[in-house]
Amino acid sequence: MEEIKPEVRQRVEELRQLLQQASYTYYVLDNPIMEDAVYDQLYRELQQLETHYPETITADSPTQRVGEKPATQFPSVRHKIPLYSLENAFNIEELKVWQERWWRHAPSEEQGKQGENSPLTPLYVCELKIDGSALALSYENGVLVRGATRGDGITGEDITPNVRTIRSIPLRLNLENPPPSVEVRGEAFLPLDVFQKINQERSQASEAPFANPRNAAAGTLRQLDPRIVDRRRLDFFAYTLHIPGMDDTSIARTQWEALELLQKMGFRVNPNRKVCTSLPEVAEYYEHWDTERLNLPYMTDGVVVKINSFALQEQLGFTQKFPRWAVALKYAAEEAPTRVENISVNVGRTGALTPLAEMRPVQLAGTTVSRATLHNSDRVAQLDIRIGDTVIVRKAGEIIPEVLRVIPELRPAEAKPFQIPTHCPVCNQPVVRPAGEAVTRCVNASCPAILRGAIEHWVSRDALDINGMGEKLVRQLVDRGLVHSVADLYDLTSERLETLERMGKKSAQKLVQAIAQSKTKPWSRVLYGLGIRHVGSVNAQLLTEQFPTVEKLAEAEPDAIASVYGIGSEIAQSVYQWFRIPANQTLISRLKATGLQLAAEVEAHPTPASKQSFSGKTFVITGTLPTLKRDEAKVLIQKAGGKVTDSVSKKTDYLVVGEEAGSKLEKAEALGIPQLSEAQLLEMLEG
Ligand code: 1X8
Repeated sequence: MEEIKPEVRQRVEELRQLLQQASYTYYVLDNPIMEDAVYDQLYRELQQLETHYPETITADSPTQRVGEKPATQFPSVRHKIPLYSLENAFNIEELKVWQERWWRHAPSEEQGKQGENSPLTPLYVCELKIDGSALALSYENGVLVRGATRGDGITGEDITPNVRTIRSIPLRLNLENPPPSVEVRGEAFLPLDVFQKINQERSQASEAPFANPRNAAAGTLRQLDPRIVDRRRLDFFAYTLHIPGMDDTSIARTQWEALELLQKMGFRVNPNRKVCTSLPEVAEYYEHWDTERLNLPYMTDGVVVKINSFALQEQLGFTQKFPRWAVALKYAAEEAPTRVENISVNVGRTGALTPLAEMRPVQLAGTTVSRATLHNSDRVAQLDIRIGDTVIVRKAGEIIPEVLRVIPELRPAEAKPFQIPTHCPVCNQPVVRPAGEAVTRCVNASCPAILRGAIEHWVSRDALDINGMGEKLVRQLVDRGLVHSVADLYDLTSERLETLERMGKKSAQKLVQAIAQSKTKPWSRVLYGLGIRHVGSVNAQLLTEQFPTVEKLAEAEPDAIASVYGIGSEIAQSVYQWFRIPANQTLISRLKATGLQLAAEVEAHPTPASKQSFSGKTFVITGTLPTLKRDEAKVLIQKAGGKVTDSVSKKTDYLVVGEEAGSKLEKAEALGIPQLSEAQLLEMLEG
């Protein structure tokens, strides 16, 4: 075995410290000290050294954040110290009741000091209550050895590989002489923008969105594949520190000191904390953050008030369920009563029938809410909601409004129960509800609602991105029988489009051009555009990286599909089944014939030479084209059998000219090479 030189060991350690410091300033302090490119370079250097000298790899190396192997399940762990939940208070009156209760439990000499005018200094610490998922982190000799969920407070799940992906959780504590054992608790959460993106992705993949950031964080932490957790960008605020013997030493004697120490150790600690010496001060903090919290990039649902002194905390102890020395002062969720005027049924592109409550408009969380999803017939039955009922609707942050409950006392005599229809409200064919499923579906493959949904999805921005195909136009195309599948879009001519309402010659031509342009979109977008269940744009990307042609994907067995990182067996089954349906196979052949990209590389499925009108011709592109990107034009020419080169010579057959063309145009003119505008090029391609 090769002896490792001390210089190597030293460099490895140096790189780790640099990277750790950079990551800390970036993720914890939001104040980067290093350019991304520099970070990447140092990271690669460390990676290379570690590959060369695997003995140097340690668990706390910055390269060891994201594990490669998905877990099969998470072992359960018993917490050394239970994770209590907090007693709730919903207003200052209830907070007073809490304060009086702990006064009664305080030793008599303390009670004397606890009047509002003679407090211990300072009495309370106020912190924001983060709407996430609690974690307990164990460090041994300064190194993270375990991360566990709260579970029932006594036992949780060991999710260490997932916890390691959270960049604001240090893998090694920033302490000179770390105690042998440290436990840190805090809240893992999803920033609101990430939360919204995940829900967008889920709805693209026909999956139910997470109701709130808390569920999304909890769901993410229980993902078996740490690579997926890594992509979700969880964050973490630390709020509790346990070091055995801490209370007897001067490490930290108060919650405030503990928070400062946590910050020194390298954790992210919420900056919006405050020491308060009296309840009115707590009330002020609570009211201030009730409105101010709407400007935070994460969700908070209240304030946690804790007694600052650890000595007093210890004297007060716990009830059966809660610490006596802390309370969660919650904000009321934004709820309002309104009346259900109708219950309608929407048919989505998967055929799912979704009941919608149409309500008298009501102001909630800054927006007007007039519709709320009722999810499915089980939910309708559970709520026992009827047309005419007065209901409580809730909307928190960016979340889809939902009906929380019905107020039965306000039900009018004429209130009408609702049944999910037995026939599709759009095509009138019988619907089905598979045993064990909550969702009722229209299974008529030619249901106009499903077709409309499929086309809207196909043209959407993350799919084939066809501009100018709005909802109304799609409806007309389907209703007039001009389009029976997405493949029919490619047979539309501007003459035929001109027969539609509000469609002039110009816009018809533009639309045909936009449709033609979609043929340059990559295979991953085409796959996403097909709208296969569970295949959102991220999964489509993962799949096309592993299956570079549609043939390879269509032939793949479920196991082979599931072996792609990030693709589970449910997704794999869904893809496998999709390709077994004859109508889908026909669709794929038709899409292939139109010249859409069903392979990662152009070369992977050349159009037969007989169809290649540009065969043997050489093109040069110059300047900015009005609609096509240069790469898109290049792909179109190559797909038609042509060659695209960078410089003009005698061998050049055509020069495609856009705005601000330079020396290439001069040279082409000198050589007498024919010029084409983008429109002429597209015309030639069509012909
Ligand atoms: C739960 C939470 C606490 C804090 C913030 N967010 C939470 N969700 C905090 O103390 N800053 S404490 C807590 C608990 O003890 N259950």
